Amino acid sequence: MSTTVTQITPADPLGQYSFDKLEPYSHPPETKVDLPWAELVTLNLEEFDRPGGKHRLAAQLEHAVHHVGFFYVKNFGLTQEQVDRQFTLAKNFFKLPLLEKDKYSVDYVNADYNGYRRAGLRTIRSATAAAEKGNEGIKDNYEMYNFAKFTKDFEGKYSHPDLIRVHLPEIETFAKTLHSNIILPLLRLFAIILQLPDEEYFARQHEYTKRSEDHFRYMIYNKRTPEEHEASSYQQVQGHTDLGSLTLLFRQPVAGLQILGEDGNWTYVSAQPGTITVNLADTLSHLTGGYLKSSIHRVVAPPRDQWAYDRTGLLYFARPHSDTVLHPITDSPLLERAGVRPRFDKEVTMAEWVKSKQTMQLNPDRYDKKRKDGAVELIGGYKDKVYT
Ligand SMILES: O=C(O)CCC(=O)C(=O)O
Ligand SMILES: [Fe+2]
Repeated sequence: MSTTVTQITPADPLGQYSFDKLEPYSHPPETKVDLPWAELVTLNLEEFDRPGGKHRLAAQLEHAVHHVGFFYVKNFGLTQEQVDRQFTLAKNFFKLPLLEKDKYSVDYVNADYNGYRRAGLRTIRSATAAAEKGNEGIKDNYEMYNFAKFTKDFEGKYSHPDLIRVHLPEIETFAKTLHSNIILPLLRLFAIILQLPDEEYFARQHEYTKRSEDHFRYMIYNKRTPEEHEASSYQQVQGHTDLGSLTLLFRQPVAGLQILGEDGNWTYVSAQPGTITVNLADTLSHLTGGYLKSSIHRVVAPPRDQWAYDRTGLLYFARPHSDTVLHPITDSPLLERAGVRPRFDKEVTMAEWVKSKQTMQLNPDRYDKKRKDGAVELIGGYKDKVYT
């Protein structure tokens, strides 16, 4: 009688991807240049479960969510070591050969953002060079690797290089912790601010196990030469709003992220130790008729003393369930007083909204050609704007 032996290949037979074998990420030194920094509030999330804590935090956030759209959180239940391990994976992933990374490519045509997004999709033209005939502009210099939610909807849908595959359980725990420790508590604070009868209103639209297009991202802005900075007019990512509900940006010291203030000035977000930067995005605006502010932000070239460094980022993008209809909430006394209006001229679901804006983001040159005064219609009469 013959026996069948199933050969199980260990994911990492030589332990070649264990952390002690990977080149560790180390945080570049902060700039010494005196930049105009944004003044943002910092929420201590440890307060949340203390008596009266939620209401104190909500009061602290009230102004920021309506006027600024950006703030910091601290004490979110992850150690610096856990965070740095993700930076190390990001750094080592982007060092893989382009051909290897491209095997895990995002689906540009179908606007599926999960996987690897190569550099160079968008053409940046400098203000002066644009006028010169035949000028080709310069391509963007950032790469991304997006992880879908770790739920049954996406099980087996995406493969990963071995480097990532062997660390997937840790990445999964990391992403889920961001969702439970930061996203859900913040959504409860927004419900309190809007005086909703149901404090779980937004949280219920963001259950981890339900289908939605949240993703956790590794990102890198590859360093540029002085000539490249000049050719790109010191731009990296043009001013935009994010499409989901909340974006989390891990602290990384290479300066470049800027916010457009109500006074029309751009200020830099600084790298506060132990914090994550949070920004509100389009969907919270859609659900509140514009009351919650989807913040306009951009990334510019770092100051000169940081030109020698790549800018590595960890980001988490939260989004409501794909079947959520994006019309404004009707039972908020505060929103009623503010007289909010729908943002679309027809019923639009989250899935439709994601598809329309992601198609634009993955095919930027095509849409940039159609823009008038920075705006282009996406869906239901809604115009997306970019800012320089
Ligand atoms: O890299 C950053 O600091 C921000 C990136 C960003 O705005 C985005 O990916 O939407
Ligand atoms: Fe953004």
